[in-house]
Amino acid sequence: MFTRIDHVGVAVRDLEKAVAWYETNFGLSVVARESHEEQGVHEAMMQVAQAPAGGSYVQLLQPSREDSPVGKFLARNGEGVHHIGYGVVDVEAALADIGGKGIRLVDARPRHGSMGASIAFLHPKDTGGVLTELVEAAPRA
Ligand code: MC0
Repeated sequence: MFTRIDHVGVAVRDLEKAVAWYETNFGLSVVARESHEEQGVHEAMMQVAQAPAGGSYVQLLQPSREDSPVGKFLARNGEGVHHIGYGVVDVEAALADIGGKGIRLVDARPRHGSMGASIAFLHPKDTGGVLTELVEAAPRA
């Protein structure tokens, strides 16, 4: 069902400092910057690899408000890995398959994610404590 690891989401307090750290120390570059107000995040996608089926990224996430998912995570755990995003070919089909196994879906229907992707989250309490995101990448232009 999964085609690759699309991204690893990392919760950070200061997006600009984190971007500079990944550029300087790991040589990664920003390929997209977005804010998702409904998610309460400002983010930067740092590209790790390019591939025909879609790239792979580190997604740096700074909360735009304290009561957001990333804001609450930072208050509880501090900075660190927040979620894993797996690439899928068809996010609706993957949701139906996983939901059918009794795993709680945070999103029963896909919503808009970074870089035009269609995404949905699975509940970390049913996925071994790892917040999990399904990512159907936007069709390539
Ligand atoms: C919360 N929990 C986590 C967790 N966040 N466990 C592992 N990893 C995480 N990231 C655990 C808490 O420790 C707590 O456990 C329990 O889940 C409830 O957490 P809560 O924050 O008190 O409660 P809720 O229900 O308000 O929120 C949890 C939930 C939420 C997973 C539903 O964080 C959510 O909707 N996340 C999906 C959206 C999201 O993360 N958006 C930000 C990235 P205990 O044991 O204390 O009960 S947006 C993004 O990434 C998009 C733009 C993209 O990729 O395209």
